Amino acid sequence: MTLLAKDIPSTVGKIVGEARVVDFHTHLFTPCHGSICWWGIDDLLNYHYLIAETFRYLSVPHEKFWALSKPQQADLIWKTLFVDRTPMSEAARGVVTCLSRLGADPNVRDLNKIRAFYKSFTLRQFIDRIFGLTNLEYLYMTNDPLDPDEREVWLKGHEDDPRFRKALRVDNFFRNAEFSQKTLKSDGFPVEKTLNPKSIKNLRKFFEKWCDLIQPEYIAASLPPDFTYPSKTNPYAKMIGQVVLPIARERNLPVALMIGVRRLVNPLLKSAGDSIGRADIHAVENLCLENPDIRFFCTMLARENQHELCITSRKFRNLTLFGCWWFVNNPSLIEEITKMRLELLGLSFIPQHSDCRIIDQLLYKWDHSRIVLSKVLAEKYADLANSGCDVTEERIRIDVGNLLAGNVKEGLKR
Ligand code: HDL
Ligand code: ZN
Repeated sequence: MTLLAKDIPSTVGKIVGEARVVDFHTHLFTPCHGSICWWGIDDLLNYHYLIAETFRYLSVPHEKFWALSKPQQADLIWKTLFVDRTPMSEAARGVVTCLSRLGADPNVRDLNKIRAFYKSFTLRQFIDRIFGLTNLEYLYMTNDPLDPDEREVWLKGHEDDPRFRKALRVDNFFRNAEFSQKTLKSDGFPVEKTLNPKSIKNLRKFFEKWCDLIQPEYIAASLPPDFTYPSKTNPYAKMIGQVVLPIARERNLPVALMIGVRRLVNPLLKSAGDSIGRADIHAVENLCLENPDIRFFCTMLARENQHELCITSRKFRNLTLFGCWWFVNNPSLIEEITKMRLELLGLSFIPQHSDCRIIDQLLYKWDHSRIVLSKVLAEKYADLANSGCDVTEERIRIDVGNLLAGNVKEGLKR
């Protein structure tokens, strides 16, 4: 039944609010990962976005903060951003949303009251509760065979949970170079940083071994803004072109490229020290043009790249855009980018991924994104109705189902 214009916003809001979600990219782990499966208020407050914001108000040397225990850091972050000041930023407001949605009071001054609240959950109960509250069908992890903590879990034996699907991450080879080369050597795949032909062969064998072990549904890499392709000298181009693409082709695996991050611009901030740069869209064009049989997913970090990335996705049907990543994952930019994508790509993109590092964050990252997506879609359906299109609840339900889950499932189908 065709909707009246006045009923479109509430109908869209209801459907988006209730839709099942498949989360294309997160840093979450199953309980068997132990210390790197983060949840609860102390992990939530120690999110690197909040650490970076807290440092803006601290005059103590950075190392004094890093010398504190995690609960002490959380107490300082809570006081700095939530008690002494208004939690205005998106990441700070996110903590307020999480606590409210869980039924805890986000206005308390004493963090111990919130710690006591969390004590009523076991981790497994908490995960079940979060999946229920967010209506999440399943998510993709970031599985990194060159992360010292994570690889041990896989080598000891991973306890699978069908809600936590796998994606193989390859760029730690460059980011964690010393550990990576040591590990590759001890695993029997010695690799020189120069990525000479023997090294390329060993690196490929190493990642193939991990594909056998973890059975990922796609391969992912974050790449710096100076990533160019093709290139005889760019090390990332050699990794993508001579290691990732052959594996992807041989195993029919999609490739997800996350481009524009400059790592550790301020090392004093540790994991909060990464920053941003404008990427070269020609690298994505060349990859898609030269590899029409490979399914590429791409997201870029710089706002300045978003429009040309949309145009590139119009040129190459093997390129699907996903999410509003990291520094553009804020309501004002999610709205701008999602409007642009709907206008240029119709419904053939994945509007959001959460990028969560702490399980609680699924609550706020999806709540906040659903609100923006509802606003933008309601506007677009109203424009359509004004042009004479019959906008029905059924049509909206199908569209939203694809945007929040169907496009991920379709794009990763093998
Ligand atoms: O490289 C990535 O996957 C990024 O998402 C980083 O993990 C970043 O630190 C992050 O958490 N962004 O939200
Ligand atoms: Zn990420």
